[in-house]
Parts: sequence; C-alpha cells; structure tokens
Amino acid sequence: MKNNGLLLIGLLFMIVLILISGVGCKSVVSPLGNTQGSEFTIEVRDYAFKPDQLVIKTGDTVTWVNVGEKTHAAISDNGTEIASQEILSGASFSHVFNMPGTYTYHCPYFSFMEATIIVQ
Ligand SMILES: [Cu+2]
Repeated sequence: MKNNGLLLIGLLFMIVLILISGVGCKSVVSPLGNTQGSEFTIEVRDYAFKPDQLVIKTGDTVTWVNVGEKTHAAISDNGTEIASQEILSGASFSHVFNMPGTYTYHCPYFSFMEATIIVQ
C-alpha cells in the first residue's frame, strides 16, 4: 500500500507539470513589431450584408462569407477597392484594406444590398 501511495503522488506531480506547461503554451506573446492586421468577417445573407457598417484599420483583412442560398458579390460603388467575383453560396472572398477611406459597396445582383467599410 505504501508503494501505491508513492505512485499516486508521482502521478499527481506529473499531472501538475503537464498542466503548468499547458498554461505556459497558451500565454505565448506575439513577437514585437508584428504588423499583421486583424481579420473581420461579414456575413453575406439573402439579402443583406451583416454587419452593414464596419470600422477597421489599414492592413486589416475583411472576409465576406456567403451564408445565404443565392449568389452574391461585393462591388465598390465608386472605384475598384472592393471587387469580388461571384461569391457562391458557401463561398467567401477576402480583401486587405491598405488605404484609409470610406468604402461603400453593394451587391450587383440585388442592388438594395448596400454596406460600408470605414478604414481608419
Ligand atoms: Cu446579394
């Protein structure tokens, strides 16, 4: 019985070590000077962009995910900043915004689907 007790203490010690090392892994800090932007998702629904207004920073990535059944697209009202191809049901389109500005866009198939991205 004494040996079993030592074995139990040994096992507990190992479990504690594993837990401590696991917590250590989770607290890894991003390297300094990491300029990678944040990622945002816009749901493309039948028939609206959600959110229909999004404020981001330069270098951020926006991904439109078509969660509807219809085919949609995201096209700038003016200029060419946002110019997706067809976004089929279940498909997505990503774009990195590198210039500050207010970008209004719409869906060419359902023109009442309108939204805005503000890049600060
Ligand atoms: Cu649409």
